[in-house]
Amino acid sequence: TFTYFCTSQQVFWSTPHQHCLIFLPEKTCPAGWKMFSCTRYLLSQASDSWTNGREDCKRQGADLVVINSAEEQMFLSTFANKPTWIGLNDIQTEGTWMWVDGTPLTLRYWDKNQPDNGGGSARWGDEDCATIRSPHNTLWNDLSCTSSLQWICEKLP
Ligand SMILES: [Ca+2]
Ligand SMILES: [Ca+2]
Ligand SMILES: [Ca+2]
Repeated sequence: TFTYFCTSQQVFWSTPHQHCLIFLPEKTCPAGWKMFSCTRYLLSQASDSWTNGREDCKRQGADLVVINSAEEQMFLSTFANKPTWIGLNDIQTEGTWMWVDGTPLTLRYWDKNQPDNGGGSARWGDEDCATIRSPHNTLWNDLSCTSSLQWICEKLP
């Protein structure tokens, strides 16, 4: 049987018809997966480069998370509590940010003065991969793709 958790509208996703989040019972959820709406997310235990994080998602039939709504941004910023890879990069063309599923970047939650591609400092190098949560808040930052961070996989139904 399903377990229903009612949550306040301010904190979690709601639709006009349904103000409850539906979580799958533990036994049908792979370890570490949480239900949010109809999408499953996994926050990695390990830290690694953006590319290795993405490979790990793909091995599980998922991909790095694509943030499609304000609700998803809000949910994920509570789900991850430090800088964490998301499925957004400008590897192909500097300054042109692309989601891993090819969705153009329309909804943006960049932190102040980001993305800065490392600000031209040799210390940081090029910054072509995006994180949710900057060191300061829940907004996004760009970092060098070889930085070692946790990542969030999103598995669509
Ligand atoms: Ca999504
Ligand atoms: Ca860049
Ligand atoms: Ca940056």
